[in-house]
Amino acid sequence: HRSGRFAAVDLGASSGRVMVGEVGPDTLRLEAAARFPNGPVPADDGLHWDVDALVEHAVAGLATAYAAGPLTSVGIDSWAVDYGRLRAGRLLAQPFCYRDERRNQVGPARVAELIGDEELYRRNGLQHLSFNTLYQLAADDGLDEADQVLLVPDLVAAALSANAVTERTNASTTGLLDVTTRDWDTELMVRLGLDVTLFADLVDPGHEIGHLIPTVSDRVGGRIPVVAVGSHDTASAIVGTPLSSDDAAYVSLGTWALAGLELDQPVLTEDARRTNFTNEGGVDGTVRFLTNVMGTWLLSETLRTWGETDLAGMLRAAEAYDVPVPVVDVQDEMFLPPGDMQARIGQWCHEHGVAPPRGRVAAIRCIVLSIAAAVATAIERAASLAGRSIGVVHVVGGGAQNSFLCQAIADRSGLPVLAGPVEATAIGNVLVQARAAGVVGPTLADLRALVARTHDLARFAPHA
Ligand code: LRH
Repeated sequence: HRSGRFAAVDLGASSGRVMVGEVGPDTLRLEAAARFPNGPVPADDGLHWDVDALVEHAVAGLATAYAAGPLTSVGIDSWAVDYGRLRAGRLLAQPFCYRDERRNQVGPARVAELIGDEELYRRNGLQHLSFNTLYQLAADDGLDEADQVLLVPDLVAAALSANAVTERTNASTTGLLDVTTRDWDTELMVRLGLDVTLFADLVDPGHEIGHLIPTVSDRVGGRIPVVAVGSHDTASAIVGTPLSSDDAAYVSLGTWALAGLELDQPVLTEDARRTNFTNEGGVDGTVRFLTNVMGTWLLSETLRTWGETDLAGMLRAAEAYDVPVPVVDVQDEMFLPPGDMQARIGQWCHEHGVAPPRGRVAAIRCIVLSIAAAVATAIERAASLAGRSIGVVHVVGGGAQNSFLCQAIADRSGLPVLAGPVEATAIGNVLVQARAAGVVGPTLADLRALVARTHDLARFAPHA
């Protein structure tokens, strides 16, 4: 194939989109076919996602995309770790959301009784996040009814194609994948009391999962293939990041700020474990050595609480409002569940004996500078743990539009920031499909060179 039109279904924790990428050897053009909201839905037994609604939005978006021109294939990515329980191919309940406070207390405690943190890190290489899939499974009292568990993008792929697989990059966020062999760690599953037959076969990005089932293809307009991509959104984002040398760090800046390095081999030292660095599986066997920093979630939750919709206006005001504000530790678990972040910042400041920011504009300024400080620390630590020196920081994702935050990251880290593309995740998604179709590639460097040729990046120099 010389070119193609590839659809990316990209599901984020606060919004989803269906993007169409036109890809040729020297072209990469992206257009949105549909955008739709997403978010945790509270219920009696905790926070859930509405995956049925996401599937419906995806199919409607694909139909819109196909109406503008035939699609070559479709790939699906979403946030990591969350899963649905199925029986005989049917979803038993809507998946839980990883921000469910109650479950996040139960799971880690149950796992800790069965396996120590040091051994767990040697086996799966993951930072401790109280919501990693294995902890959620340990807190799940509904597994007996299920004969399968599928991660969110695999659930959507199964709804579209009737084929159930587990895509490997996202599987690496479950905590049940062996960090060295990248196969299911069945011994760990058994020790945790998990039925190994619950987990579907692993496939790699580029694998053809199946074709749209008739009820879906009738609506979309064609019986196109569903192709596995880096189905963990962060895996796709880093494919779409124009990294061009070993001294480049990245921040995939959305709900989370995922800050770190791409490596060939995991770093499994005690220092890496204690500082909460993760070794997630990337496309083509790469390792994403990074830590999760609380990202634009703090801003979106704050604005949601206030009933304020003008984020850009608030950011402009906060950037101009040059008064001293405290830098709070955004990594504190108190900021994880939904709620009033301004009040929690006040509480944090009270507990740490510092003066809280006064008023809304100062609160936004405090959040931006605090995120930047945590990101800069993460990059510095990643470099030292991996034995690298850093010369540039790439910021991709929605947060690349937040110039106040990008400048603050440059200032705090003392490194130049290259911001963009905003749609790195959808770009990484379509590029892996385009490579599978023989349009581009074969290396990640080839894909990134195409991103660099077709996208302008904004540069932020650190202030002295
Ligand atoms: C970002 C992300 C991140 C995970 C979190 C649950 O959307 O996938 O990489 O840690 O969601």
